[in-house]
Amino acid sequence: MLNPHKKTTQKRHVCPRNCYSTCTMISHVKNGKLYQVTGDKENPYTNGTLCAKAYSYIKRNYHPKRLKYPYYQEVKGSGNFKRISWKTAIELIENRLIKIDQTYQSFLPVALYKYTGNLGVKHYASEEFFSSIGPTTRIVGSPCSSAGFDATVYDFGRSVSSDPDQLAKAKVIVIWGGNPAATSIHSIPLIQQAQVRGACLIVIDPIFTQTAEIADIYIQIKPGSDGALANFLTKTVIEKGFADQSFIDQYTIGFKRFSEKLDKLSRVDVLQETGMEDKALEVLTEKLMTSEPVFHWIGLGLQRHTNGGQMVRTINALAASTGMIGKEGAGVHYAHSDTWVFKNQQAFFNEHEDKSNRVLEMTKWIKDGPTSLEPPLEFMWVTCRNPLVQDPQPQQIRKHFNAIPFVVTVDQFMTPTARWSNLILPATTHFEEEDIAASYWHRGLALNEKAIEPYFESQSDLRIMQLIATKVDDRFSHPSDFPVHDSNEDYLRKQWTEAATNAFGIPRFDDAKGRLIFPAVSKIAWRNKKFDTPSGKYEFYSERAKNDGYNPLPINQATNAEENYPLQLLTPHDPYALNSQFHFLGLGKDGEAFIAIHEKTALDRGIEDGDMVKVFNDYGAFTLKAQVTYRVAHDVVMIYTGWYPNQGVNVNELVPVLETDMGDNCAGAKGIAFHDTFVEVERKF
Ligand SMILES: Nc1nc2c(c(=O)[nH]1)N[C@H]1C(S)=C(S)[C@@H](COP(=O)(O)OP(=O)(O)OC[C@H]3O[C@@H](n4cnc5c(=O)[nH]c(N)nc54)[C@H](O)[C@@H]3O)O[C@H]1N2
Ligand SMILES: Nc1nc2c(c(=O)[nH]1)N[C@H]1C(S)=C(S)[C@@H](COP(=O)(O)OP(=O)(O)OC[C@H]3O[C@@H](n4cnc5c(=O)[nH]c(N)nc54)[C@H](O)[C@@H]3O)O[C@H]1N2
Ligand code: SF4
Ligand SMILES: [Mo]
Repeated sequence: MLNPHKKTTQKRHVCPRNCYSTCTMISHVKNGKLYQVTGDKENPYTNGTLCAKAYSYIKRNYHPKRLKYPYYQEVKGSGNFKRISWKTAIELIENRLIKIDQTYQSFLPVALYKYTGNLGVKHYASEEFFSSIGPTTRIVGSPCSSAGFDATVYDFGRSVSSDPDQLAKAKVIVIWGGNPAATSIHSIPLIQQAQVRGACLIVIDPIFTQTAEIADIYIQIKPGSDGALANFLTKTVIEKGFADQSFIDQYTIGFKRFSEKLDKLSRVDVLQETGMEDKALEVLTEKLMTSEPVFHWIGLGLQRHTNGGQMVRTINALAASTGMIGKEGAGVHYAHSDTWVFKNQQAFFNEHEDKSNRVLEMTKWIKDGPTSLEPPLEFMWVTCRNPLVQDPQPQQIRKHFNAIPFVVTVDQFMTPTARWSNLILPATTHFEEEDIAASYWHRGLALNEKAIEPYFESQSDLRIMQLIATKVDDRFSHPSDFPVHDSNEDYLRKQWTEAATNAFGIPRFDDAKGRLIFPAVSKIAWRNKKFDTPSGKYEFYSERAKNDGYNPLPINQATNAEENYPLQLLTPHDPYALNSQFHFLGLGKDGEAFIAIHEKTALDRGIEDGDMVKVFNDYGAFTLKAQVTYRVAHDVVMIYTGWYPNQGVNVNELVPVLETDMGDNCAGAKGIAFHDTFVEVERKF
């Protein structure tokens, strides 16, 4: 029972999920318990609103399945968990690390496997700790965005985007393989403002998504064929005299070589490649030639193909050919890295740059595992990552975990990854720890205040690293300089850099306390037309791309998927989940896993809406419910990515380990071409 005499308190928070919005929110606490979470009305981007996931944060925070204590199991996957004390947990880690140091005089047998479960600055303490003890092994590469980032860097020199409010000023918005109505919900009011002012929203996606529902024009395109479309549109625009010759002459290089290559593109071929109707192509071309400014939004989903980076380059080239760069309401928008400016984030950026580390490329690690490594992998630290759900071929990864004597997972829930570890450590949430988080979409920054005590025995990722460092540091052959005694605040204060001051306009961490830091002036990317490429111009022709083994020109390139099954499986992001998080709360109306199948495809296979079907390929098989729909084309099926506890559905079991074309420059390894997956579906009797 809440004590009515006790005062309620309110604290400020920022959502640390890997999500465009990076919303700020207010927690309401009574008797030390969180009882309400509300949006932050001061935030000009989110305007006091949150997503369904955030409104369920209380349920998630106190969920009976949330991890309360450290657990140990001798045999991974056995389920014979023993609750242990933190003291014992740290001793187990300590003994392992010291033994590795003594046996190998090196920490290369220790691997870090981390991603973006929590993007808060304090969470980079994991990278910082492992960097501080000397060279270690790192699983590198981004399953998320790296091909698109590399592509953008070839063309523009850096990945920069205008602030999202520029959306509202566009006359045409083209969304290529992005689904903001699900994944970036606070962009939708801005898109609608533009529509109210007469703008046309064009959504290009193989799936009739929640964003397509609000589009003025929806183009259902064959996956992986946007490059063909973008190149053809560019060719047509040039032929009809709508290229921006002044922009091209002053601010770009390589246009002539590029445009010459477009000459041989034929309308018939493009229609066939993209699966588009002739009329759709005509309408699209007309729109791009008659209205401006045009705001191109490239979704992160688009580039998860074996030709993903090159597709991004072709779309960039369309925008540059029409001069839609550096103008109000225009541009190409992907994501920016302007706010990744904190000190300990350098440990993350340097992990693949630091040649003394042993770098395991993500795809290579999943294919080959640790078996041929010398010195062998003895210890793996998994944090903010759920590879047994979110990485392809979890079947393989389970085997690799088995080959490593000691795997530790830090998480808030007993995920499939935690279940396959030896030691499981409970982590705090953003209501239970101070932190900083900033966005890769807008340029706001906010601090997380601590509103409640940690749930049972959970600890923050920083505190866990400190507990270990305190115990082992001076017993290693080379003691580290990890800040073991810093309070949360001191630690965060030290992460503030000059670059942070430049990015956020405040000199110190403390100046962000109790308020939201949001830029007063809307940024228009490349307004000065000075690009960060070697030539200082927008590069249609990129010598760097050439040196890296790619076509120097942004010319369409086909995917190289293994098309050995008839249906292409897309596994995009769930509106009611965040990667592998939140599914078990059943927030969506579907509440469980389903596969979307076109009516004709279903009919051919005797499948009716709601039937249980088996989906399979050479890699795996599982059973789930069919949703018969027109949202997908007849040769495409869709299952949302994520963790569906107790349903036996793990989409990534079907996903081969295929590399995206680009990604190594920014992430140290190529990305994962999740969407180049092919399957068959049959009715279960
Ligand atoms: N098939 C398919 N697979 C995909 C994708 C796809 O589109 N299709 N998308 C890819 C993309 S874009 C991404 S970004 C990756 C995401 O892959 P991951 O980063 O692995 O996914 P998340 O589920 O966001 O987070 C991982 C774990 O972090 C935990 N966590 C949350 N907060 C904390 C914390 O404070 N501390 C610790 N230690 N743990 C915490 C969560 O409970 C969760 O289990 O997945 C990729 N996988
Ligand atoms: N609700 C929610 N929000 C999220 C996330 C989440 O899981 N749930 N995840 C967060 C993360 S980590 C990320 S990376 C972003 C992802 O944000 P988005 O990129 O918006 O989302 P995705 O679902 O990855 O992919 C978007 C669309 O790309 C389409 N697509 C796939 N291949 C092609 C293609 O070849 N051409 C075209 N034109 N379209 C294609 C898919 O059908 C899908 O509809 O969202 C973030 N926000
Ligand atoms: S998940 Fe995204 S939309 Fe939801 S609260 Fe977090 S940042 Fe905002
Ligand atoms: Mo992502």
